[in-house]
Amino acid sequence: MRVDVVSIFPEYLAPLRLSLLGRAQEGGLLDLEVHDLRDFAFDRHRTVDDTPYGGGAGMVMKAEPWALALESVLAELAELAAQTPAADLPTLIVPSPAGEVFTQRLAYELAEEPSLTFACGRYEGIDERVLEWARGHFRVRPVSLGDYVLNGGEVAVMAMVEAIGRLLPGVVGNPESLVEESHADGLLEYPVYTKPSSWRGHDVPEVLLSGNHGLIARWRREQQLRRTAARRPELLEGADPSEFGREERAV
Ligand code: 6GU
Repeated sequence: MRVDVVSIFPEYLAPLRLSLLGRAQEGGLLDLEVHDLRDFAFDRHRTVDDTPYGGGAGMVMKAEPWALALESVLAELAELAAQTPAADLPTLIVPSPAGEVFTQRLAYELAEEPSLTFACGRYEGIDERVLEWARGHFRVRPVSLGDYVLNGGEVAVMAMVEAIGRLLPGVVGNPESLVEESHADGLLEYPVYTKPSSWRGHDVPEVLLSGNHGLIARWRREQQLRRTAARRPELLEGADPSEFGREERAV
């Protein structure tokens, strides 16, 4: 997958070169290109923001540097498409607390794309006309991490690229681990334990030492449901109750 990130703080994205995603880049599974928005601001001070029409606090990111930066990304994507014929418009993610909420489901959906472009806003946001213009060239999706406010899109992009990147084929060594984690089945994950079996007076639940895989599966499913009910009850609403008994019936 090709990932382009446009930001006024390209160094912010450096941690995406580490660890699992770093290895994915070395292995050619992920091509991450970070672009400095200021390279597309051509006045003496390389200005990327200005005061908002209609007044109000803070600054708004100017349209033209964004259009030039995104056109430069489009040109690079078009060059790549010469090798791999692209069907639809490329996807542009605009991190914003005013976007649709980023979920594991959306991560899976975006992991199917051949390329993703991320436009990191700062200040009060990007001139809305950039999004209008971009809709002619990209599938534009404003996306939020949740109901709180960050100073800019960079940290959100790190979270999203990590969540999406680890779903790319070959990035996570054992794909089984993707099946068992939180949100894979719409529930929170079950608690996990390792040696020693008794530690500072706290014991590993007996069933996990039993070697009875049917019982263990049933216990884990029950723990998932309990945890989800206690911590995230809204995840259980609208869920299919017949799903919940699956392991119980299987044994
Ligand atoms: Cl994606 N961006 C910003 N700036 N703030 C956020 C967010 C995104 N998600 C939650 N808060």
